[in-house]
Amino acid sequence: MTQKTELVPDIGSDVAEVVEILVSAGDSVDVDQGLIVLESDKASMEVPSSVAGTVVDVLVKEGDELSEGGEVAVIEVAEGADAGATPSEAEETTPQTNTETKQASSTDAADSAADVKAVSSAPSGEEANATREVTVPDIGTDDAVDLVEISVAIGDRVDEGDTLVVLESDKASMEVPSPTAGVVEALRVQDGQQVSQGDVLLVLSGAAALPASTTEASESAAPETPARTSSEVATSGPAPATASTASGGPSTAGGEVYAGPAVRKLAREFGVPLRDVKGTGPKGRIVKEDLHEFVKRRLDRPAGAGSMSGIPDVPEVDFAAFGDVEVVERSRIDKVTAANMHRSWLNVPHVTQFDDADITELEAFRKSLRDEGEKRGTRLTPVPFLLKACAVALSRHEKINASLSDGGDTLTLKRYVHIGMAVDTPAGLVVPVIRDVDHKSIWDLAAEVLDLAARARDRKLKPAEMQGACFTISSLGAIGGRGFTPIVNTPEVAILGVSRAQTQPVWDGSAFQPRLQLPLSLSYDHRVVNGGDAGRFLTELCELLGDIRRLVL
Ligand code: CAO
Repeated sequence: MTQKTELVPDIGSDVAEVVEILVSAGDSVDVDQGLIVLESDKASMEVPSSVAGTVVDVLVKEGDELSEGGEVAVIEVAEGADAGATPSEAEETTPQTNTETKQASSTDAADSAADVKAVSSAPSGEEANATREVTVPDIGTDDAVDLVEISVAIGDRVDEGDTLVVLESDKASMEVPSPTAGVVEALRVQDGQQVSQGDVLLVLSGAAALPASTTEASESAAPETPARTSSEVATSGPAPATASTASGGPSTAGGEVYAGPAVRKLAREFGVPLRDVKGTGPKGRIVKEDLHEFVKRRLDRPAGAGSMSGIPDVPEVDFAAFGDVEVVERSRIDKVTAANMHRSWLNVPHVTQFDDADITELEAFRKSLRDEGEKRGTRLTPVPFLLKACAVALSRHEKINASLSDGGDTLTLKRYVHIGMAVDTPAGLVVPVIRDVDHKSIWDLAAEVLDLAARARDRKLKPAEMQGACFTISSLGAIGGRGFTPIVNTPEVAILGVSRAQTQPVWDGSAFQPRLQLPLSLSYDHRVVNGGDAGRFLTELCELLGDIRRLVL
């Protein structure tokens, strides 16, 4: 078995930091597969394997500073695979530099000067006002590459070395730096188009203000006219496309976004703007996991939310700047609830209708059953009566006991009455579902409310016990408040908010009578339920609660 030690290729600068290790010992690798990612001030590059085989040892760790020729990893070459690249192969596969291809790397280094020449200006016009075309440098491939970013606009003043555009192939991204100072007079390319070596990117003007080196450039019409030497390349900011850059290794991060070529490619495929992604790698570098997390979060968000839909994000605030803070992780339930609420809020045109139910007699009756409740081992609160009254009203008002279907073309009318009951628990809001409420007695419902609420607080509910509701009751009566506007629990089309009952003076035609009034608020999806439907439903509900004998009619 042959073993190969993969080395750091020409990286266009003295040192670069290992910011990501892409393999571990025992991993199988293919030719060209990235082993590590190196990053210098302005450039990032994957160092790929030059052979197919198995990783025996990774010789570096994150944070190591490497320079050209540094040892990266030992690969046991797969049987039948060619361990020794010929010089020409090595050139093609640079920067898969290894002991055998070291020679080829220095050839590349020499070639890089020619590449810089290619990032040159073709003179045109008077010296004092010379305009020059900046072309795509030697990118080490005849294939066209994507122009992923135009970093300047017409009228911008640029200095030598400022990034003009960012090019990207499958394996590398690179900035094309300005060969000289000047003013961008015209752009000859557009974002997203493909370009090849020699294509004109833009026109710079203002030769009078340009340094001597540019005059030198302007003296020759040949595209190969040197604008800078290779030593300038290494010291003047953005690394231009050296032969090794273009052939698969170095990538130059654009702007303040630090990400490797593979991450950039994935981001493009997802349509994710990298500037929106928070990098968790060294120096805030964006790694693949960050991208996955970003996409996952966006998918968890309700459709239509967030900056991707045009709704502006609320800017993050550094609260620590104003005093001591503590950041705590939200419970899973809280996060799921937040996503559900947001989805409902954005999708449902809400209207809330208010009314008071006179529950004076209901309460008198309920209290009269207290002893019997104790004997039965249960406790009768107003909620079982509310459930029963809602079930009766729902079975008489089928539009409230429905859901939108077929994208809004049809309505699914439910011939069952399952009602969700919002339960406030330390871990967050949970909504267990009481099935077939219309077929159950008040005592059965009382027992079930107690059981479900207790198990909700102990987090003992099964997922099936929280599914299938037609309608939801959210009772804050025991907590307090005079009224609130609950959010419809989609795909249901209505929800009842119950606030604290209070004794109020009610005019009976000849005098004010003290009556116990229960404030109710019915929020509904106005795509399905009209004001008339809601009004009739809530009025009937109040009548049922006002005279519970009607429940049996
Ligand atoms: N007005 C006045 N008193 C009320 C009342 C009301 N509307 N509703 C309940 N009460 C009373 C009860 O009668 C009981 O008193 P008694 O023991 O003297 O009879 C007391 O308040 C406590 O009731 P409870 O909370 O134990 O039971 P419940 O059946 O009223 O409610 C449950 C059960 C699970 C709905 C409730 O505990 C709960 O979690 N509510 C919060 C729901 C919630 O968070 N909604 C918001 C969702 S949107 O964020």
